[in-house]
Amino acid sequence: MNAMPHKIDDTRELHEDSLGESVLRHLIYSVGKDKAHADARDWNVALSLAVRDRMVEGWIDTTRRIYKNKQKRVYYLSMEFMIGRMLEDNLTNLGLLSEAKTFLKSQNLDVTTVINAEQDAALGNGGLGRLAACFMDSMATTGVAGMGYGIRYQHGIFRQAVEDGWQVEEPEDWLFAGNSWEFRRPEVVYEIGFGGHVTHDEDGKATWHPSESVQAVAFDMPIAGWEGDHVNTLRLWSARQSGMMNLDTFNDGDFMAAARQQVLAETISKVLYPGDHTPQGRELRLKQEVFFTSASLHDLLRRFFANYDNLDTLGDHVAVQLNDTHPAIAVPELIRILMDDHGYDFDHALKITRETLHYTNHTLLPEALEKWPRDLFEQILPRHLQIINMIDGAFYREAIEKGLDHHIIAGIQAIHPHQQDWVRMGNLAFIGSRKVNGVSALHTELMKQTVFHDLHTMYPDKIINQTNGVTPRRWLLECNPGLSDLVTEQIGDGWIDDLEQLKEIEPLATDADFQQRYMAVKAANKQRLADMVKTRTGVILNSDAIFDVQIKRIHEYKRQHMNILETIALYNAIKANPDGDWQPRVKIFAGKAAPSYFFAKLIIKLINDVAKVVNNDPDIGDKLKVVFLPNYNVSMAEILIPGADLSEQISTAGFEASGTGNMKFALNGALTIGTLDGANVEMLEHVDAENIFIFGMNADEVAERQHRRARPSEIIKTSPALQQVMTQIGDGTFSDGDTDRYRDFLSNVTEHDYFQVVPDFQSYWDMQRHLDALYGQSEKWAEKTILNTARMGWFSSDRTIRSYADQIWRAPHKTSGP
Ligand code: Z57
Repeated sequence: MNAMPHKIDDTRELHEDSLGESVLRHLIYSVGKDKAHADARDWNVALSLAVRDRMVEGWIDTTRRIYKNKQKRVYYLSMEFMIGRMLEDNLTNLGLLSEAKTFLKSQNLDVTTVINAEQDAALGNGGLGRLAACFMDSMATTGVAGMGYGIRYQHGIFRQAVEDGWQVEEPEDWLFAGNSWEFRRPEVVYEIGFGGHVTHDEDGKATWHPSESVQAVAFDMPIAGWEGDHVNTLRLWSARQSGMMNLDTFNDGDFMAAARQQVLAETISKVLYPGDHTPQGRELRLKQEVFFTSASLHDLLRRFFANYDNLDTLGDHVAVQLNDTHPAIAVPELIRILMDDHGYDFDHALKITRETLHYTNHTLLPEALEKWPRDLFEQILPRHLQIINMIDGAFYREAIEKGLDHHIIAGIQAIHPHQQDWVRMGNLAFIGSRKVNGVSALHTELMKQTVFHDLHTMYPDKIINQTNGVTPRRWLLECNPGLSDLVTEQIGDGWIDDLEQLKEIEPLATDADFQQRYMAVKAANKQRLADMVKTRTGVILNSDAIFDVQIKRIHEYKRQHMNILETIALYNAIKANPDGDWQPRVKIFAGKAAPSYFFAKLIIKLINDVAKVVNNDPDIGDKLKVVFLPNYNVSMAEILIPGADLSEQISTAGFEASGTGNMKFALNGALTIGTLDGANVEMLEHVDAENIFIFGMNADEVAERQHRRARPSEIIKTSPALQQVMTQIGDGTFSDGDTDRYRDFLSNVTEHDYFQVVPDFQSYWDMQRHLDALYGQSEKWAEKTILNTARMGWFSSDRTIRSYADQIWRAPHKTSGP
C-alpha cells in the first residue's frame, strides 16, 4: 500500500493501490481483459489509466487553489497542439517512471513496446503546434494558471507513406482505440452560430440571428508539470449537431437526410488542415477557427463570472494568447459578446479587448498571412464584419490623431477602405491586442522593419520579442536517458526544471574521461537510431559516419534541396576519387510536404531518387548513405535528435521565424550547421562562434539580392561542381533516364532561386568539408558537443514561459532555482 498524502478531502476514504496493483485493476475492470489475453495496447491503456488516476487529485487541487487565490489565468488559444505520446511524459513528471518500469518487467513486458503502443497525438503541422505542446508542459512546471484551448480533431496530420519515392497521404486515426488521457465533459457545451442576419432595436442594440449552429463539446486532458503538483488543463472542442437528429425530417421517413445533417455538423472538427505556411481560404477552415475561438471565449468568461460580476476588469484577471492569427476572430467575437450580450458600448468593449488579448506572430512569409474574402466573411459572420468595420473606424481616428497619412492607414486597417476585398487577420490581431510578439530576436526585428512596419510606428511599445524554447523534460530527460543520467551524476538533477544549471558541466568539456563517457552515450543513441532506420527502410548504417540530420516540414525556404544538391556533389567527389580519405557520412531526411505543395513533394522524390543511386553504388559503400524516413512525427524526433551528430538548420536567412528543432539538437549534443536565421542567431550568442557552424548570407544580404532580382546563372557558371549536379539531375542520372521529372525543379533553381540556394551553395559546401575534418579530431568534436549541451540552458521553454508571464501576461509563476 502506498501512503500518498491526500491533496483533497474527497479522496480520504479511498483505498490506495500501489501503481502495479492499480494497473492490474484497470486491466481487468477498465480494459476488461485478463493478463493471458492482454496485448501491448491493453497494458498501455491500463497503465495510462493508473497514471491518470494519480494526476486527478493534483488536478482538482490545482483548480481549487487557482480559484481560491483568484490567480490570474492565462489562456493559450491554438489551432494546433502536437503533443505526441503522453504516457512517458506523465510518468516522468509524476516521478513514477522507475516504478512503472519495475512493474512492467515483473510482468515480463517490454517497457518500450508498452510505451510505443500509444498513438501519437499529432494535432498539428509542425513547429507552431509543437511549441504549443512545450508551452503546456512549461506552464504547468512554472505554476502558471494556464489552460490550452484547441480542437479535438478526429484525424490529425495525415500519415505519410512513400511509394516509388513519392509522398502519398494516408488517413490518420489516432482515436480509433480511444484516448486514455481525456475526460469527456458533456455538460460543457456551447452553441456556435454561423450565417444569418443582424437586427438592431430602437436603441441601436444589435442582435445576431445565425441561420445555422453547431455545438462545441469539451474534452479535457490533464497536463502535469515537473514533479506533478501543478496540473493544468488542455481543453479541446469537438463538434456535434445542435439538438438531436431533426425529428420532423425523421418522421417524414427521411432518416438518411437527418443523419446527413449530423455528418455535416461534425465535419468542423473532423480533420486538421495539413497546410503549413499555406493558409487555406476555405469556408470550413474559417468555421473551424470561429468554432474553437468562440467556444473558448464563452468558456473562459463563464469561469470569470464565478469570481467576478462584471467584465470591466477582465484584463486584470485574464490574459489570452492568440497562437498566430488562426484565433484572431477573438477580437471581434469578444467585442460582440461584450456589446451584444453584456451591454457595453463599442469603445469600452474595444478597450477591454485590448487589455485582454495578445498575439504571437510566427512567420513573415507574405503568402502565409491569413486573409479572408470579405464576402465570405459577411456570409458566415455578418455581425463580426460590422464590428470589424467599427474597429477600423476607431483605428482610423487614432491613426489620424497620430499623424499617419491616408495611404498608410489604408494599408494597415483590417479591411482596405477602398478595395474592400479582404479581411486581413494579421492587421486585425495586431490592432486588437495589447502586445504582439515575435518568436526570436531577429524575427521580431524583421517584424518591425517589414510586415508590421507602419503598425509599429503607430504603437512603438506593442511589439515585443519572446524567443521560443523547448521543454527539457521531453527533449532531454525522456528522449535521452543516457545523457540525462550522465549529467545528473555530475551536477544533480536540479537542471530538469532549471536548465541553466547545465552550465556546471562546462568545465568537463575538456575532461578526457567525461568526453569518453559523453561520446559513449552518443554512440548508443546512434545505434538506436540506426536500428530504427534499418527497421523502417532496410538501409544499414555505418555508425562511424557523421549522422547528418534534417528533419522538419519540407519547404523551399528550409532548403532541403540545398542539402540534397550538396549530397550529390559529395557523391560526385567521392566517385571521382574513391580511394580518398573521405569522412563517412549518413544524410538523414524526414518531414511531410503539404499535399498541395508540388515542389515540396518533388524534393522528397529527388531525395529518394538520389538515395537509390547512392546507396546502391559499390564505389561508395559505407562512405555515403542517404535516407528518407517516412512519416516523421514527434516520437520519431525523440529517436533522431539524440542520435544526431550534425543538425541542419539551413533556411534562407530572414525566413525561419525561430526554429525549435535547432534547440533540441544542440541540447542533445549535435553540432549545428546553419545560417544566421531565427533562433540560430541567439544560439550563436550562447554557445559561441567556435561551437556552431554558420555559413552563407545574412538576412540583409538575402533581402538585397532578392530586391535586385539577381539571377543564379552567373554563379552556376563559375561552379563546375554545381553545374555537374544540375546536369545530372536534368539528364536522368537519378531518374532512370527520365529527363522530364526534374524540369520544374531545375528551372526553379537555375532561373529564379527565390530562396537563394545557388549563392549560398559554395559556403555551405565549404562548411561541410570543414566539419568532415573536425569530426576526425574526435576530442575537439567532443568538446564542442559537450559545450553545446552545457550552454543551451537558456532555450528551455520554462524560461520562455516565465518571460511571457512577466512581460506579457503579468501573471504569477514560480521562480526558478533553489
Ligand atoms: C509553423 O509551424 C510556424 C510558423 C507558421 O506561420 C506556421 Br502557419 C506554422 C513555425 C515557424 O516556421 C518556426 O520558425 C517557429 O519556430 C515555429 O512556428 C514556432 O514559433
